[in-house]
Amino acid sequence: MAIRPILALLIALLWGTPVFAAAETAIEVWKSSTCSCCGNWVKHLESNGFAVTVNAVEPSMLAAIKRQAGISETLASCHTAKIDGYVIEGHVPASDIKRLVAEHPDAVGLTVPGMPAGSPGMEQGGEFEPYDVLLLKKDGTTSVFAHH
Ligand SMILES: [Cu+2]
Repeated sequence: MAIRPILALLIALLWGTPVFAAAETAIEVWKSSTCSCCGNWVKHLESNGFAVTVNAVEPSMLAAIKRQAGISETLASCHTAKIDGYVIEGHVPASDIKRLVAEHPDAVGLTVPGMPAGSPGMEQGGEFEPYDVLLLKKDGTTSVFAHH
């Protein structure tokens, strides 16, 4: 009689096993060592199944990484990450990163410019500032990937 719930649990565990973890959830993050909202975003990724490698770097180094990644000042935020050949700038929700990797568009990556209150890692009580996740294309233009 208790077989069904056990089976369901087993299936859930199997699905949860990181069989596909290697490429699709390995994400590398660059941030300054003193950035606490960056750290909170890393926690958000980890609790959503990402394997995060964090590099704490000097601000000048971080600026160089953004420049090299094609992130202009108007598109920039506090931290920069790379996953599966894409650049992830700022407080992009884990669900949008998963969608990006799954849909695999021909693009540079995603950015949430600035640091909108209420985005993952930017929780400030109940404050919520609506924001767009932008898809940065290879020609430097952007389009709205998701609205939150
Ligand atoms: Cu931040």
